[in-house]
Amino acid sequence: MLTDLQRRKMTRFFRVYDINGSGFIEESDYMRIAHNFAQMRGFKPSSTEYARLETKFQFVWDYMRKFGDPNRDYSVSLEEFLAYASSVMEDNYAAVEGSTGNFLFELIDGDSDGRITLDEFRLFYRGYDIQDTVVDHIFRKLDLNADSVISAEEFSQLGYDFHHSDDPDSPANWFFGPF
Ligand SMILES: [Ca+2]
Ligand SMILES: [Ca+2]
Ligand SMILES: [Ca+2]
Repeated sequence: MLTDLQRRKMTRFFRVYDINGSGFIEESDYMRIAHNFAQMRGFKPSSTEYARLETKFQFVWDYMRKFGDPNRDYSVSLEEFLAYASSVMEDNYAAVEGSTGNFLFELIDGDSDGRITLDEFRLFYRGYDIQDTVVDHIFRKLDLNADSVISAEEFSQLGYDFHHSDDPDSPANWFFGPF
């Protein structure tokens, strides 16, 4: 069972992934997010980077559909998503969300120096169409050791805590923006 706080965060997560605002998570949402990142990173449609990006988002969507779409209508409602979040995600976090987190980190870390700067973090939010105005504020919260960058360790900790923590003061609650 999700606590109230976890439910709020997972509802936020759902809204972020429903990037076309249809009220359901569908394959087209994942492809749009992949396309946004490809465009920002300058990946050409025929390139290996583009293919890898699409494959990754396709994998996550397939997984979501397999476990989060019990009525098999190729779209995941909020209700289905919250059920999925409370059951399956617990057991399979490392395989799905954890590995997606690592992939996202690489994607956002444009200069591949293993650290996310504020400018790189902006790409993350832009990829998901999260409002730009809140980025600076949230970046400071997420930079746990206040050294002006988000390290791979911080990023992975934040991703994990976003999904699992029930602490109202956890900075990770802000990972996908205001919740
Ligand atoms: Ca949608
Ligand atoms: Ca970097
Ligand atoms: Ca840091």
